[in-house]
Amino acid sequence: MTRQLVYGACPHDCPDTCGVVTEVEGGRAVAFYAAASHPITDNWLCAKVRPYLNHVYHPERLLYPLRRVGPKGRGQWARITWDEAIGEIVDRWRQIIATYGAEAILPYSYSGTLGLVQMGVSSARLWNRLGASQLKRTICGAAAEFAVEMTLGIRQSQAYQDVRHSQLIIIWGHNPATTAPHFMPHLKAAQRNGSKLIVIDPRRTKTARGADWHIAPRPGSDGALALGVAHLLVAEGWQDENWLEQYTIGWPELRARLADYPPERVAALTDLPEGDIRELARLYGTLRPGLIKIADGLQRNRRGGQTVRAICALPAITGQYGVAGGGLAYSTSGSIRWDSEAMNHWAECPPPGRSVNMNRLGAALLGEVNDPPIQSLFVFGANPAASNPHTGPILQGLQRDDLFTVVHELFMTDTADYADIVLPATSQLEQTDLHKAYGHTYLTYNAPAIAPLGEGKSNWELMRLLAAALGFTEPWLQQNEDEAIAEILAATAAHTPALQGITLERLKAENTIPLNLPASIPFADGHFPTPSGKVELFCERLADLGLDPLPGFIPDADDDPLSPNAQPPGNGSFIPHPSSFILVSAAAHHFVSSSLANQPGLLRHEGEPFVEIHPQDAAAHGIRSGDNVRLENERGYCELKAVVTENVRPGVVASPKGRWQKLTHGGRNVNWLTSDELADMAGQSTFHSTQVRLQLRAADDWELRE
Ligand SMILES: Nc1nc2c(c(=O)[nH]1)N[C@H]1C(S)=C(S)[C@@H](COP(=O)(O)OP(=O)(O)OC[C@H]3O[C@@H](n4cnc5c(=O)[nH]c(N)nc54)[C@H](O)[C@@H]3O)O[C@H]1N2
Ligand SMILES: Nc1nc2c(c(=O)[nH]1)N[C@H]1C(S)=C(S)[C@@H](COP(=O)(O)OP(=O)(O)OC[C@H]3O[C@@H](n4cnc5c(=O)[nH]c(N)nc54)[C@H](O)[C@@H]3O)O[C@H]1N2
Ligand code: SF4
Ligand SMILES: [Mo]
Repeated sequence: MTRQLVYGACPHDCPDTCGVVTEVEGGRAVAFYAAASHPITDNWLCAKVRPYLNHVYHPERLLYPLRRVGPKGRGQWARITWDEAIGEIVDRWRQIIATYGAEAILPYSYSGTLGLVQMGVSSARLWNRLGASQLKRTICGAAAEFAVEMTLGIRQSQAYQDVRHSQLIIIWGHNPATTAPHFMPHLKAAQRNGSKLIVIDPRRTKTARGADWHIAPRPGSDGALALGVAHLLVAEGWQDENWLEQYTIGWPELRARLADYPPERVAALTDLPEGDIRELARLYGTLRPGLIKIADGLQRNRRGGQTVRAICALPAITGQYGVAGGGLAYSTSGSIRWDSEAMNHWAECPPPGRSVNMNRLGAALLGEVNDPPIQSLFVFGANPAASNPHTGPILQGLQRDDLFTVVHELFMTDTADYADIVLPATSQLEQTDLHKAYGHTYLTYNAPAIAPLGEGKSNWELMRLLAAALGFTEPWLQQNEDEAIAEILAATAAHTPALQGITLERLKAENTIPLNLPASIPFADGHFPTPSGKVELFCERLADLGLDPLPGFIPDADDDPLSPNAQPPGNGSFIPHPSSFILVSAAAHHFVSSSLANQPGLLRHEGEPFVEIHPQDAAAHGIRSGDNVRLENERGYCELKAVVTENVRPGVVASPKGRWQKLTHGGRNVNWLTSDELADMAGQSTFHSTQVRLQLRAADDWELRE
């Protein structure tokens, strides 16, 4: 039999967006590997996606539409036809719209795939036309995106390989060894060439273990650390007054404020030795160029926006924006912006429905959002019952008898368990899409390699069926994937030089194409696309929103007002309660959020759900490695295996995100504990502003279930 090679893109929420190849024989995918032609992928895939065919051909793939026949959440289903499923959905929606209006329908999607069509277009067009509620997409990096745009005007980042120009590299609240694997060879090469690498993270991550220096501040205190560094830069005269004068606004105001952040105070706020803060400032002030690389874990706390604003100020203070090997690297996602009208077709839709913040899903379902109340939830490409903060109210909401829930999925996830209708989705090997990346600037086309398994349908095919059944006749609701891609490419190219000459035909032929970006590094021309054209250290637009126009740090009583530990800190220092810990639940090495976390091979690598505890804290609680511990707070509890290790700082416990509730011992993952409060900017999630208490469980308690 002949083998056919089909080129595609890894669809997962990962900045690397790799090029992949599927070998197909007799309609079946028989091999899957990295595309040698993709410059970032460089011929290797990460450990989690290498065994992708096990995911695609997982025996538990959903293959047919299902209707719930028992009580919600009990797992009793009957197979139905697609016609029956679509008919039932549309009937229910018509009733809901007649009584409550279309805003009573909430489409909920996020990061199952990052494709232009299967996520972008599929989350927009039908729902806009229907007048459904809009989803405020703030679970991941909203505060950083907003803070960077307010300060610098655009999200742009140097290429991974440009790190070779850096004398100093500060990886700040980011763990690329796990979350951006293809950055690592460049980072290692820079280190071999003599660059100094500092990692700032409350955990000694895989990335931190390879650093020259690991600094472990108290979570959520990085804004104070950045302002403390800025204070010392000025005290030592390491600032670049000429650059500040020419390219920033608000330096005199910020400079005045820096007086509030002397190293003694910053040491108390961050729980770091004063000498370390001085040494960090000295290295950043003197080793140039120095690159600061941030990602999103850093800002998933109450001060996320201000944290990023304070960090953004450092390259300005040292005049390092626009310098090869200097500046700030966050995300390349601003390098092109898809044409909004081609994506959304707003001109032909009713005015946008009200916006529901995804971080408040549980509260929203339980009545925080009313007028109209949410009567139908349509989930695709997301698993909120496992991945969203504060699981309790989400599951309570999903059990509402009057809520009509549809889940479109590849697997019977924790969320799908609570659906009224479950619809089978295709995997990336079974669908067409186009991918841009947030870690680099290549576009990659994904051609379908195999036919859908069972009766699976792609997101966009489902949207087209629903649109037709709802009686919408607009042609942009019936385009096939390629037509949608071509329309958006053409509309975007009309105002985006980076896209000129990039057509669907070329993408199909070449698979991966670089955007036409100037060879220079971001901001090399000294222009920042803010209203003032400068770096906005002082930002009028923030003031207009009632926010602090300058970077700052507000110490609050505690990182969690619900905690028994909440007490006014006086000088702003943190007084740890002897049994209260900050829970950090960062990315798991072998999963992507909860995606892939049902793969037996990957579950074996990741091991049992665990929590890392510093030896000092473990000793104080009589906890040893292997013990069963219960983490609890006002929101709930979760049971995990203790791993006693110096890989977390004292006062912090760490347990990776991504576990499926039903694949844990007690049926609960860490999101039973996490905060669903919103951060200081952009409605950002605050997963890491979570306080927990620890309790040792007797070995035989493991089986005790409430
Ligand atoms: N293997 C794998 N890769 C992934 C993902 C995954 O789940 N698994 N998720 C993907 C997604 S959705 C995203 S958004 C990206 C995220 O990419 P990253 O931001 O790199 O990932 P995180 O692990 O969320 O956070 C990075 C680090 O921030 C640290 N951190 C948490 N709070 C603080 C703090 O207050 N200060 C400091 N200095 N550090 C802090 C955590 O300990 C963690 O090591 O990764 C993507 N890639
Ligand atoms: N505790 C804690 N929790 C976190 C975080 C944290 O730092 N700590 N980080 C948060 C972050 S950064 C993010 S981005 C969110 C991610 O949260 P989500 O966006 O909910 O991502 P996943 O949990 O991976 O769920 C994606 C689902 O989409 C399905 N899927 C994949 N492809 C397709 C497709 O083509 N069609 C359809 N219909 N379905 C598909 C997958 O099977 C999977 O079940 O998690 C957040 N959760
Ligand atoms: S998850 Fe990231 S590193 Fe792994 S294959 Fe996909 S894009 Fe590449
Ligand atoms: Mo994310």
